Amino acid sequence: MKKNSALLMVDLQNDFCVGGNLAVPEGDAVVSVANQLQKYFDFVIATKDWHPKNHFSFASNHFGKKPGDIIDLFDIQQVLWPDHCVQSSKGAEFHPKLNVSPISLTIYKGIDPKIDSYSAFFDNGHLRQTELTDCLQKKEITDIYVLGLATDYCVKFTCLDAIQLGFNVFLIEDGCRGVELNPGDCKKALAELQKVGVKIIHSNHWIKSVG
Ligand code: VGL
Ligand code: ZN
Repeated sequence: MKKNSALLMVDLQNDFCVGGNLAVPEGDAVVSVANQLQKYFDFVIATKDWHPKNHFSFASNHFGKKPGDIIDLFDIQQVLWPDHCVQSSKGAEFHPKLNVSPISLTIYKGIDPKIDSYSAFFDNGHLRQTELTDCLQKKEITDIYVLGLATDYCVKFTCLDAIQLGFNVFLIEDGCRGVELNPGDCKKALAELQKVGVKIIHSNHWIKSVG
């Protein structure tokens, strides 16, 4: 068990996996990595993208727009997505193979229809916080191990905020997959994260090192 460490599993939901509305290539592949790592952590956290049907990040809610288009949403650049992770829908459920029993905290994000929330900590405008920072501080967590979907969006922005908040951040590379709207987006995201101090690790190497 890693003391003062938390495993943060980002958006391991049906819609980001094969057959989902916003399927990430090989998204399913990260579930077994997540399951394997859980036992090394006392504190296992999951996030859920949890949008109301009228969410402004959905292309369907903007006349004449299609997924992949970029709009200005209250002065924030917003990529438009297919409808996904609609609250209480099948697509918003965790992947059926994910072991959910060790999850002691689930953070719901993207609930406000007017603003998207890629990060598990803040919305995209940094206007509102989730309860995550408080929960981590109460448990005296210093190190956060992040995996999930998608590398180039929710994983990336979660890691950036975590670094800014002063945590030691480890990104489990084989536990992540990206959308890759533009080829190379994942690579770019990893390079950007490394630059600000995120340590990029591989699950197998890490398991060996902790025994
Ligand atoms: C995500 C796009 C839209 C993610 C969520 O989980 O990375 N990406 N909503
Ligand atoms: Zn979303």
